[in-house]
Amino acid sequence: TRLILATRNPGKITELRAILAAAGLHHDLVGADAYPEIPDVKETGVTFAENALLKAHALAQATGLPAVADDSGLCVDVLGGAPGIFSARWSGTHGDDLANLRLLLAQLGDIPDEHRAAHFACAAALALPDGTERVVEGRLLGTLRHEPTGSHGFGYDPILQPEGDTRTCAELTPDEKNAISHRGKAFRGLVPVVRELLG
Ligand code: ITT
Ligand code: NA
Repeated sequence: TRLILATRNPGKITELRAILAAAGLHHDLVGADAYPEIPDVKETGVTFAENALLKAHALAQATGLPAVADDSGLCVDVLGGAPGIFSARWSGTHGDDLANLRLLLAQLGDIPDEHRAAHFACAAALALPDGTERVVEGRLLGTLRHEPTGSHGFGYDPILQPEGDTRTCAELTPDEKNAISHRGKAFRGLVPVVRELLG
């Protein structure tokens, strides 16, 4: 069966292909870029789960195929959970990872390590053309560094140091990150649901 990955973020697509393959999902996975004529849905939800469902339903309705979507972000305790659902456009330019990261570091200034707790959050949604929907969430807890380190991954990976590690997410190998990440947890939780509904 074909399964649409309802995202245009290349960092997410790379991770999702690896996570879903490692979980033994053998569907034909196609990114949203295979459907350039379908416009991006407005992310009007106020939670990761709402936005993930909006994206998944939009692609499932437009293609007539099952779709999975990811909505994710970085939640900083001392900022009351921001940037949260606004993580991809925190600097004002959607998808400018470097500008987003730099603005966040500037906002945190020299706040000490013990007040730099943060987590990545991911909502993984499945939508079928008949309107059936499921969502599973995952988190990765950690601390924010004062300077970016490492070159793997995407987004805020160079500044998030997972609990129990001395490296940032951008210093982990892709397999190491997927094993502990918010996205890995959410999508590994969604795989049995995909199997149950799609076979
Ligand atoms: P799609 O809507 O097409 O999926 P997007 O990048 O706009 O792509 P989101 O609205 O879910 O997706 O925003 C996700 C942002 O959160 C992403 O741009 C990063 O800034 C951040 N983020 C999410 N997961 C991350 C991860 O694993 N590592 C680092 N940053 C992450
Ligand atoms: Na979003």
